[in-house]
Order: sequence, then C-alpha cells, then structure tokens
Amino acid sequence: MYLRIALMLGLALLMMPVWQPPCEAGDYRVRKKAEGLVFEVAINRNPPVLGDNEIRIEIKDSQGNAVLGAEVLVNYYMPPMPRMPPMNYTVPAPPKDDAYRAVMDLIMAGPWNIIIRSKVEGKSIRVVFPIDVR
Ligand SMILES: [Cu+2]
Repeated sequence: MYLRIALMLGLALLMMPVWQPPCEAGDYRVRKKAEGLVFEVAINRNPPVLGDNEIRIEIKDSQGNAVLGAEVLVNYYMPPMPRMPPMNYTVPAPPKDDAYRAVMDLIMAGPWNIIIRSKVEGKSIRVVFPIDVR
C-alpha cells in the first residue's frame, strides 16, 4: 500500500513539468561570481554564432534576489590578430524583466572575449569570459 503510494507519487513527480528559470533551453550559459554577487549570463545561440546573438545578464545578490537598477555595458572584442582590424565593441544592456539585455553582432568566427562592465550601487564590477563563435 505505502509502496504503491510512494510509486505513484514518484511517477507524478517525474511527470511534473520541470521548473525553468526565465531563459530558453539550449542557451549558452555562464555563471560568474564577483564582489559577492552572482552573474548568470545566457546567450540565445549555443554555440554563439556569426551575426546577432542576444545576451541576457541576471545579477543576483547573496540571497538570490535580482539586483535591479545597475548600469550594465557589454564589451565584446576579438583578441588582436595580425593583419586584422581591431574588433572591439561596447553596447549598453538596459534592464528588461529582471535581466539586462543586449544584442552582440559577432562579425567573425573564432575566439572573442566578453567583458560585462556593471556599476552596482556605485561600485564598478567586471566579469570576463571567453566564447568561441562558430
Ligand atoms: Cu580575429
């Protein structure tokens, strides 16, 4: 009897839709900690691709609450290469629905670095990570 109930409960749990954070499945994700905050980054192409890629940045405090009211810029650049013009761009990422959003136009395949420059309550915080554009 108890076993049967336990089995049914287990099945019901298995069939429940899995709760998902407000990002689509298949995003390219990066999670970084800086200055006691967590930066959860999602790029809507996985892997990132040539052309437009939307980047969404959620900033959370140590309690997991969304940090709103930050100023966020996304700087993306290709490391300098011989015989190549510098490719270094910065776009603002204004807030929308608890996330800071921007579109990066990645104009060449290969390695890029992304620097998220934020100002949270007067403090400048940088988060850096590489991506490989296909
Ligand atoms: Cu290059």
